[in-house]
Amino acid sequence: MDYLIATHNMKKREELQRILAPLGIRVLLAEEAGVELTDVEETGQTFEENAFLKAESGCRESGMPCLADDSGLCVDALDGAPGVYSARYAGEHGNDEKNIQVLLKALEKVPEGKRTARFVSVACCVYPNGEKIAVRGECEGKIGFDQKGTGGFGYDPVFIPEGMGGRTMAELTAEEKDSISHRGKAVKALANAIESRED
Ligand code: ITT
Repeated sequence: MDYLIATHNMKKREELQRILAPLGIRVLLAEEAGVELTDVEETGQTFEENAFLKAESGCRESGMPCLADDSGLCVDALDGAPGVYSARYAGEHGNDEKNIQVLLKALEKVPEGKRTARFVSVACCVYPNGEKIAVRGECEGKIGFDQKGTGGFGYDPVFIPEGMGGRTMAELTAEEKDSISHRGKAVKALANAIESRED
């Protein structure tokens, strides 16, 4: 079945497609599905609320089942920030380099043992008949002192996931990232939920 994906983030779309394609689920961007979607303001206080805002709007406007992911980085020493504001932490939506600079500055005086953090992804699906599914995936790790690696996107060059030999997320292969990432976990759970619904 074809699903619409309500995102403007091409890297995110690439990851979702990479994980869902082997499971027989094809995701289409609005332009690929021939529909025009209104930009959704992410006014929610939680990842769940924002994921549903995006998917509900996409489903309503297209008449297709619509997927969305809302995700971010939660840093313990910053009381969970940047959290739902991860994409716009430096003030300008989606400027990864500036966001990383602001994060490293905020953690300048925080020692290695206190730099724990997690990536969170809530992946959801909304159907034209009103059915809704949402699942959450998390990936534990810590924030490094400088950027390493060129893979992935967002905060990947400064996020060191647990159990990967001290490499940053940006130093992992795409397969390695998908196998441990917040999005990998959430999207696989979403695919299972979609499959059991279709049975
Ligand atoms: P859409 O809302 O259009 O899907 P977005 O990038 O604005 O795209 P979010 O509002 O969910 O998406 O914000 C996600 C931000 O969290 C993203 O811009 C990154 O800064 C960060 N992030 C999420 N997943 C990440 C990942 O796998 N690696 C690195 N950073 C990630």
